[in-house]
Amino acid sequence: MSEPLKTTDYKSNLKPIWCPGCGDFGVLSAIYKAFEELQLQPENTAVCSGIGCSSRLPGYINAYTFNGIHGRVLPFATGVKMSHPEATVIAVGGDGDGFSIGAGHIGHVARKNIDITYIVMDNNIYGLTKGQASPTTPLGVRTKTTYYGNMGMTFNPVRMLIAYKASFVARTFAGNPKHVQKMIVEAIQHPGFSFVEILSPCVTFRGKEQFKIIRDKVVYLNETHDIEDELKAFDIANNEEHFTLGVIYKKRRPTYYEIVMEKVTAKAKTHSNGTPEISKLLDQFQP
Ligand SMILES: Cc1ncc(C[n+]2csc(CCOP(=O)(O)OP(=O)(O)O)c2C)c(N)n1
Ligand code: SF4
Repeated sequence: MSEPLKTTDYKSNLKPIWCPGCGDFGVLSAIYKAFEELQLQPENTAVCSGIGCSSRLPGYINAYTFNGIHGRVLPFATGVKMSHPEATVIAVGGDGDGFSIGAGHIGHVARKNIDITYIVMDNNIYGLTKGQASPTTPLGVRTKTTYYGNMGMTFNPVRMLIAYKASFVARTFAGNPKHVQKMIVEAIQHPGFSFVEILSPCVTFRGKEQFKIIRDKVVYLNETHDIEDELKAFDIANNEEHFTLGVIYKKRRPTYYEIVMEKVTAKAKTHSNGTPEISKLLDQFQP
């Protein structure tokens, strides 16, 4: 029997070039530990991203990794999962990548319940391009693009994901990597689309005091929380006085792949190993 994999087995040869103190370090360290806990096999794991500081993360992981086009991580990850349903597929990125240019994709991945985990390192700013406002920049905050203070209402990712019928929605904080690890493990284990918002401060363009500001507003869900109660989940998301951390909503429903297999391939003759016979599948499309 082979030796269990250790966190070091999941590290690539690249060294992170994030600014010292960036929240994304805590996220990366939690991902290594989550992979070790789950004993993910690098050859059966894909970690994909768009463009941004946070989107550099796949480069630091020993697995199949892809650093793609700004805002397009979800279509790419969907393609990987549909062509390799047996693989663990993880999409990562920032709030700019996911909620600005890439926002149109989230609803479709959520409603189809594609079995991937989407981790957003939310720092409320565009870090890589040096400090422009993002959809999650708080109201009134001055940035490079909001000289008089941000005038647009602040986006609430957890509320949006619940509304989009994501089957797993969690929030956590890079300042507590153990909790990040727990959320990532649960998200990967969930069959279906799982979304994890990680509050991950940008110390350079939002200030290092962000860690304290967030820590002072954090509350943790306990085991009395009914994770299948959608209205309660909305209540939690709507409470913007606090950052409530934990699995806020979770419900098992068929994944896209399960539905496809049931509706389409179940009709076709299968081989003795359970895989569909392609010629029978193609016959279905003959007039
Ligand atoms: C099509 C396209 N538009 C814009 C950009 C410029 N761009 C690169 S990263 C980025 C935003 C990064 O912010 P975020 O996704 O929040 O990640 P962070 O750097 O904060 O981790 C932008 C606008 C780009 N690379 N490609
Ligand atoms: S600019 Fe911000 S998000 Fe980017 S590496 Fe530096 S601290 Fe992190």
